[in-house]
Amino acid sequence: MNNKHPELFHRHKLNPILTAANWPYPVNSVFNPGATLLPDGTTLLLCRVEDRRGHSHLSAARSANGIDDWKIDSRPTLLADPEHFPEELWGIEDPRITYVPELNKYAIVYTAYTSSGPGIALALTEDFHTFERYGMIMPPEDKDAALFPHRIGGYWVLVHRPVSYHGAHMWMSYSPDLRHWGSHKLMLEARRGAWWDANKIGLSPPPIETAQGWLVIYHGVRQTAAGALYRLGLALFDLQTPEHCLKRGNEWVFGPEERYEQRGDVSNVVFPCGYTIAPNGDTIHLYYGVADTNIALATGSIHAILEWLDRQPPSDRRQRQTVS
Ligand code: BMA
Repeated sequence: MNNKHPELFHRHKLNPILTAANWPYPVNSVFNPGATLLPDGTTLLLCRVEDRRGHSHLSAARSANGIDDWKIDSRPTLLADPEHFPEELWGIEDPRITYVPELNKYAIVYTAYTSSGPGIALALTEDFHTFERYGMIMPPEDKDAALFPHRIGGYWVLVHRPVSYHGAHMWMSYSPDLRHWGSHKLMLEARRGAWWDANKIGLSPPPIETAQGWLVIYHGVRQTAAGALYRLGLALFDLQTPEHCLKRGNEWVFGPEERYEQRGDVSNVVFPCGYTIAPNGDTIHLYYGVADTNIALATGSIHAILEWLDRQPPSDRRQRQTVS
C-alpha cells in the first residue's frame, strides 16, 4: 500500500504539444481540440483557436504519430459564419468529432456562441476541407455535446449539457434526422455540496463504446474562493439505453497538476474534447486543452479505466447527493 492515487492517464513528456507559437498565423491561444484518426492513420486535431478579439474558430492540425511534427492548416479550417448562421456571432468553440460509418462522414458538434449565450451546432465533413453545416441544433444555454457513432433503436443520439436555474447536468436527446431532437432524458447529474463535481458537469470527449457499456469521461467544475477547478471523472452507461448509468466513479481521476495546467488565460483547467484509440483497441490518447491556452496529451488504458470503475462502490450512480 502506498499513498498515491492510481494514475489512469499519463502525461506526455513533450507537453504541451501544441501552442500558439506553433500557429502559422497570429493567434492568442489554441486549446480544447476534437480528435480523430484519418483512414491513413494520421491523427487530426480540430483545435479551438482564439484570436485577440476573444472570438474562436476551428483549425486542423495533422500529425503522423499524434505527438509532434504537426502540419497546421495555413488558414482557419472552419470559421464562424454569422452572415448565414447568426447564432455564430461570437465564434465557434470546443468541437467534438465522431466518425459515423452509416454516413461515411465525420460529425462535428461544437459550441456556437450567440448573443444569447452558447448553444450547440452540427456540421458534417468527409475530409475536414469542406463542411455541410446544419446550424444550431440545441438553443442556449447548452454546450459540451457529442454525437454517438451510430443510431440506437433507430435514432441518432446526442449528449449535451443544458443549463437551468437548477444546475448544469448531462442530458441525452434523440433524433430521426440529426435536425429534430426530442425524447430528452436526464443522463448524469452534477452532485452537490463539497463534491468535486458539484453543481456543474459536462461531457468531455465523445462517449467510448466498449463491451461493458459506453464509457464517458466527464468534467466536473468546483467553484472555489480562487476560481473554478476543472477535473475529470468517469461513468459507464448501458449500450442499448445509454441514459441508464451503470457505474459512476466517486473520485476525480485527472486534474490540473502541472504548471502548464495550472497557469494560463483560465488557470486550473484540463479540458479534453477528443481522443484517438491505438490499433491495439486499448490505448487511449486523450487530447486536452490546458488553462484555455495550450494543448496537451495524456495516455491511458481503456481496460485499466474500466477496472477502476469496477472497483468503485456502487453508490450514487446517477443521482446527486441530496441533503434532505
Ligand atoms: C467551459 C468551456 C471551455 C473552457 C472552460 C474553462 O465552460 O467554455 O471551453 O475551457 O469553460 O474556461
